[in-house]
Amino acid sequence: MEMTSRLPGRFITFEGGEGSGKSTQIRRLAERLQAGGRTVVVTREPGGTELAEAIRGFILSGAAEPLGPEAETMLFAAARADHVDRVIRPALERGNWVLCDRFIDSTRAYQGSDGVDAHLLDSLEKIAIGEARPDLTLILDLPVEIGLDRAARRRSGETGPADRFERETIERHQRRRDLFLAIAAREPERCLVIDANQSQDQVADAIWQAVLQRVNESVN
Ligand code: Z5A
Repeated sequence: MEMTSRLPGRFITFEGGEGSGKSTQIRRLAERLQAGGRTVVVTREPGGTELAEAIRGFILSGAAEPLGPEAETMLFAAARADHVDRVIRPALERGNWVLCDRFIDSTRAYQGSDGVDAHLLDSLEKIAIGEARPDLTLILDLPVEIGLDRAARRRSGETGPADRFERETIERHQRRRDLFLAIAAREPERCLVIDANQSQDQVADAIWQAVLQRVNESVN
């Protein structure tokens, strides 16, 4: 499998279901790396560029849903290609650390669970990311009910309603959790499952240990 070793930076992606703590933990890891003198780019998908953020708004509002899962998949891929071209690859070429909230595995789990053909997912993935493959993917895993409860609590402090994906059934969320775990089992050299059903400090410690052990550079 191709890795980003030809690019000087380090690329870590965070994956998992709703409310699994990705944003919280990305913030914490970024602070820790920055404290050690690293230049860190924190970004997210769908999004990360003006064009990709526009596509994000279109998809998460539910407006793209009537187009069907294949067309939605192509929209995610278009957003990703722009994000990789304008943000991720340039940062890796500069030698930065890139921490991304969701990436290719969200497409595999979400659009995969919507029945999109695996060959189409693979082809679009190759076109969108080229050589910008994560060095490490942390899959934050917890029971779906707990994640949805956390997401709902957080939302009660915000203005917006549940998005197009949060509204879906528990069974569909469970299928996505299973798909994330299957990806981790299939690609153990890239992926690591983190038990996200612990305190924020415990999760942050597990992630720090993973970065120390799995990313090929001293970060102390
Ligand atoms: N999607 C897709 O279908 N295909 C794709 O290719 C891509 C995405 C890239 C983007 O949503 C949606 O797009 C997503 C998949 C789909 N589906 N949904 N929904 P998003 O980016 O808006 O939302 P999200 O990725 O699901 O993130 P989230 O719900 O914001 O959760 P999070 O970032 O993982 O968690 P958090 O914000 O850090 O924490 C949630 C709350 O829990 C918050 O109040 C925290 O303070 C609290 N929290 C965090 N950690 C803990 C612990 N350890 N204990 C207790 N409470 C905690």
